[in-house]
Amino acid sequence: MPIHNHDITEIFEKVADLLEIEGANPFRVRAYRNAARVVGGMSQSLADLVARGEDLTRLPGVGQDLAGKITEIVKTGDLGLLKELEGRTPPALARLMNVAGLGPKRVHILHEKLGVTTAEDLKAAAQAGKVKELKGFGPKIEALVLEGLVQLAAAGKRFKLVTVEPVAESLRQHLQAVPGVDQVIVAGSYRRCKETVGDLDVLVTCEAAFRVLDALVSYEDVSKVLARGDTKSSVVLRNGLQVDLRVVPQESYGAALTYFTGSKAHNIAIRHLGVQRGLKINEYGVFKGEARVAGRTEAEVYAAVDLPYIEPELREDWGEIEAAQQGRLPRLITLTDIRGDLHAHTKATDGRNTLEEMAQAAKGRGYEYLAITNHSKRVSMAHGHDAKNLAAEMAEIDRLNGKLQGIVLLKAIEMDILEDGTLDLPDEILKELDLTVCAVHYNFNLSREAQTERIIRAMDNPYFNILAHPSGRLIHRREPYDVDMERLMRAAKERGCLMELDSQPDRLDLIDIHCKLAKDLGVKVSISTDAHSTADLNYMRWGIGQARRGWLEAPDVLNTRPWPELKKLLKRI
Ligand code: DGT
Ligand code: CA
Ligand code: CA
Repeated sequence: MPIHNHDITEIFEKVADLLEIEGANPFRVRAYRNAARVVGGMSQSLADLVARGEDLTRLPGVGQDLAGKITEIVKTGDLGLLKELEGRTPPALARLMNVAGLGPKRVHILHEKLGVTTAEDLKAAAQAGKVKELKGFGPKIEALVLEGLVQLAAAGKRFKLVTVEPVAESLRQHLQAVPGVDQVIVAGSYRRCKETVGDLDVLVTCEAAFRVLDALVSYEDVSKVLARGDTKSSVVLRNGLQVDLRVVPQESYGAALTYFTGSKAHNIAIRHLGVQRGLKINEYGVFKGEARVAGRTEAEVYAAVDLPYIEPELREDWGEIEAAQQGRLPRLITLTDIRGDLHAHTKATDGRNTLEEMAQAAKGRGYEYLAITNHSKRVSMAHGHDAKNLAAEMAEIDRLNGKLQGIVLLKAIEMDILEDGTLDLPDEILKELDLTVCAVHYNFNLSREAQTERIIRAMDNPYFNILAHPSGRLIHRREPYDVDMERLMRAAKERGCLMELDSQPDRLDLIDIHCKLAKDLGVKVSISTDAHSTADLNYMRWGIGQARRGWLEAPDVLNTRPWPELKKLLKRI
């Protein structure tokens, strides 16, 4: 079973969480959090390094103990310490970490002070008003917890795309290696780049279906076989993800791929167009009476109903069929359209790399510019800049730009929007910057009206350029704050402000329909990574996936432009 760096990160994070729930020594907890971060920031595969017998202690931040733990995970797929911790922590208690408002430290306090072990215990304690009395909790947290409990129960079990991707890719490679297999493709919501997927729908073309099914059920990562037929099988992987596999002959490939890519709503609309033309469309092909008239490729299927090929990310029945009929399908943005990144942090606040390291990494990606957007002072947890530190950083950027070749660092800031809608630093310094990304970090609980007003008031400041992570949500962890997104975007349009699509795989904020809303309202979007390390610059591709779901084309996106052109778009006064 191939182990990815991401698996190792997850194990270390789990260890840190469980230790913290137990109330272990904070230094020990921090050691594992650091380990997770170090692994997460590595570009080389640790499994490869272990396989080559390389000395892991030569890697930055990796000592003897950590090297041993990494080797153990790579070799066994597991960590004894984690099993031990899992053995002594009630699973229901560990799950409480996923409730909005709670982290491992608060779960520890709830357990120790109130004897809370399950979601039911927690609900009872919160309803009785006991949670708000605890030190460090208060009424806001208690309300958040109650809301979080409801949300958690409703969320069910969907998986983030970033978690699923390495698993899906390993499985794809495993099946691709089966003799006689031609194509292997993961269809369903995965292919449509949805931010979360319910299960994987894998399509394989092969004449000997049994071989593919054998290879699936005997795959090391499979924990349970749910069903096995002649051409299909369903299994559950160790992480709980279900996989539905179909083997089809080559002549049905296009029809099956269209069918299993979905969405269901899109399929129904396409089938309906077929019916109007006297055609029957199913996963085996397009049929006129008994005769198969199309189905080998997806393009054939679409052509049968007089449509051009429609990109998977658009297949939601959100108007793509009408657009296809009228010849106005968008030419979706791709990663290669991106010329720079407009949201990145350095060591100066809560990032992990220096200005120069970030600049070189951006240049290595072929970028023309990188905006340095460290936090402002209100975000004290991240050691946000005051005017003095910002001025020093600007001077440092000027100095670096003097010697950097082929990349320019833009002077910027991630400005906190204060509760009253003013900005965290004075205009005198903001006017010296190339741009600002402005964001809400506190006071998430305002009413919809008040939150919307607050942000619009911030946009009134002529140095406000880009609204960063506009909804504040974290997938599966934090609900968006309540805000009227359409009003915000109209206000942005009037003032010459712009919207960010934050590409961090936990954020993907804007959501897809809001990307489309921005496009429809004519508000340009900045697709940025919010990088906290050089490795995070890779997040761009998640943002691109989300942007494509939101119909964005290169001209809709700010950072597809060269800097001089971009600069004009930022100019408000
Ligand atoms: P998910 O897994 O919840 O993230 O979403 P999908 O879209 O992957 O849905 P899933 O796995 O239930 O089904 C995969 C595809 O199969 C779906 O996108 C369209 C197709 N499909 C499933 N059930 C039906 C159906 O009843 N009618 C039609 N036309 N297509 C279906
Ligand atoms: Ca699926
Ligand atoms: Ca499925």
